Amino acid sequence: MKKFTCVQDIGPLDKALEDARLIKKDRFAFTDLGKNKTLLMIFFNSSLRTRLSTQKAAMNLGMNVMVLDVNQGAWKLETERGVVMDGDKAEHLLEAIPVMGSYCDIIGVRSFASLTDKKADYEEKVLNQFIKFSGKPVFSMEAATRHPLQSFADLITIEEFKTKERPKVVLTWAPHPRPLPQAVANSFAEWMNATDYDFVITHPEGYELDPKFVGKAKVEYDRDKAFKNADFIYAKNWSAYSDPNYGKVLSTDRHWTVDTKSMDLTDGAFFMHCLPVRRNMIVTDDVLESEKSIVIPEAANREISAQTVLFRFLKTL
Ligand code: AN0
Ligand code: CP
Repeated sequence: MKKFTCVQDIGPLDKALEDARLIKKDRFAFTDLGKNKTLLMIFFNSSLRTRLSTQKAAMNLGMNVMVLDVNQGAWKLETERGVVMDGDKAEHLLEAIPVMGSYCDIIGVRSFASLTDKKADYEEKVLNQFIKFSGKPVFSMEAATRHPLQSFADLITIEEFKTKERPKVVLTWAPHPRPLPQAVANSFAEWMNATDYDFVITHPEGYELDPKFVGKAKVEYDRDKAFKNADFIYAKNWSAYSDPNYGKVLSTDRHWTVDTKSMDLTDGAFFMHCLPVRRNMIVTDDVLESEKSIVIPEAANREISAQTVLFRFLKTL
């Protein structure tokens, strides 16, 4: 594996899940694999889970780890070529990337969508520059349009908790006061579409995702109908994708907050969210604290998804 940015990069999902199970059984079984190998994690945005779980995963494999928060202590980076750099940005990505690549063996990048330039976001301009110019294997720690380490952890979690061969999984939009990227929702849809689950997406009008990610999913605008017979409810907010509203908050309608009443429509579904989650906006305290909430094991599986990806990279270095 040379990069990990989307579901296709991991190959057949049954094999990926097999590797994940192997690692979960004994996460310290491969401590020699990463000896004298260095992971560099680069964050353009905040993180709790991705930072900690990926560092832990690398340490489990015996790797050395360096973390750079670009906005805290590093030079501010220009990303556009051709710009006269007379502003506040002291360094260009085109030098910074190969320099960073020279200090490490594998690079993880977190770079969220701008939500102002749809074309640049959906071309994955920043992530692709790392792939092109670093000379090292690159993985996404949430880029503009996808969050594959999250989706892989979500898949592992569903496989662990499902009681039917082909569960009904529902991705539901939920309200949030600030505009968020579509990355988690896009990515979750992409991974669910690669399974044979019964996969449904529900959201208010105006929140349609890029058809490329919706794929073969059923889109149901009536949330109550969507929740019927569901085995997993996966809540997430995203801002509008469609023009002219790209990146905008169109609604904060708390009818869409996941509460006990809506969960009662399901077939005793598990509740999932990638976290961080805003209580009583996205989901009520009751649902989040209920026995059916699996957000903590889901977050714990981030260590497993990250370790599986690093394991695959290390084997091909
Ligand atoms: C980010 C998002 O929605 O993409 C990260 C989620 C893992 N969430 C926030 O910024 C709150
Ligand atoms: N779910 C997730 O990626 O969390 P962080 O933003 O805290 O890394």
